[in-house]
Amino acid sequence: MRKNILMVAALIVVIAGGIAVFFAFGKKTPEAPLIAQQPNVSARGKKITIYFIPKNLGNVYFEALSTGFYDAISELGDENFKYVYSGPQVAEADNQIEFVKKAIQDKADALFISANSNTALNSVFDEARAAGVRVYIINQDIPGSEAHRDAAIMPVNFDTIGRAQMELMGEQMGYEGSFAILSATVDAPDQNTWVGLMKKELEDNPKYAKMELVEVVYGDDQLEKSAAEAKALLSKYPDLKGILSPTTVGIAAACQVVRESGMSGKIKVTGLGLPSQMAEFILDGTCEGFQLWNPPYEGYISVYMVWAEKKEGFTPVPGAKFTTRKLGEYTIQPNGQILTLENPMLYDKSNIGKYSVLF
Ligand code: RAM
Repeated sequence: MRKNILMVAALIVVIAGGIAVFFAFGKKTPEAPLIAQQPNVSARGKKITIYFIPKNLGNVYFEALSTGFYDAISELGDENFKYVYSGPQVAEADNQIEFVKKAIQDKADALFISANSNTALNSVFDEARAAGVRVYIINQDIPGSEAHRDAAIMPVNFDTIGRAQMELMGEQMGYEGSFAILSATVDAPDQNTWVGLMKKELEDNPKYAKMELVEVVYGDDQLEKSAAEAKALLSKYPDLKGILSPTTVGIAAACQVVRESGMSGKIKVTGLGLPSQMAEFILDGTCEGFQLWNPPYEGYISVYMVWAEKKEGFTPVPGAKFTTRKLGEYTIQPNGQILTLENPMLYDKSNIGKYSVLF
């Protein structure tokens, strides 16, 4: 009996000791620093807030451009940025106004926008700039309204596009016959600049004397409307030898229509395309070659420019320079533009595999 009592007493002591030890450590643990505190850069100041408003959502071209923003942001530290990619469903300037206003309300540091008009956004741009938001036009400029933006990030020097695109169309058509242009929206600042330059090249260069531009039609950067316009061209002009589409949406739609009509190789389709969307048409011969630049580079450069302003005293005035980690130094040109590249690149069977996985 006495032995039993002693055993129970010993057990109580062991259990009580265990509970005491448990509470002792249990109490201590939350107070003990687990790891040294990491310095939190964003806690020292506001995050750098960047908005990118594309012409419209649903166009993978702009999603490709947006990946460049993410790339630079992750190099410079995600915790230092707030990045917002949002815009209208249809490519109209009026529909972009509310997104500019959101950037103002959000006290954005910089707003990048592919404007759907050369003039319609001027007053909201003025409002944004008066509120301290930098306004950058991206992927194009707003000719005639340059005073309403801080600078423009250009994919290439636009002066090169008219000549380069006409030469591509001419070469593929054997410098002979009729062709049509399938553009984006009637007001598109970029396409209107290029189409103007193409027309001038067609008129001025004797090389193209036997080529005739029959019509310029507009697919609004919507796939279905672009395809309908391409179909209409085929039935309206039975002798058509070429479609030149300086929009990634239009060129892919035109290729689809030409292929479905059994006209691959007979009607030449070229213009500006996105390699990932165009690979199938290059491989099956519907398109011999098209041009573009590197859309992600534009977003990448943009982030570094804002970073330079926030951290290194850069201001976006002509002559000002900033440096990027992967692409080197950029300088704002006298006209307020920053050229990502000088000339467009040619994409064809020789390199489509390499680029179609990138953008
Ligand atoms: C479309 C858009 C864009 C243009 C490209 C080539 O995706 O219209 O603005 O740069 O095509």
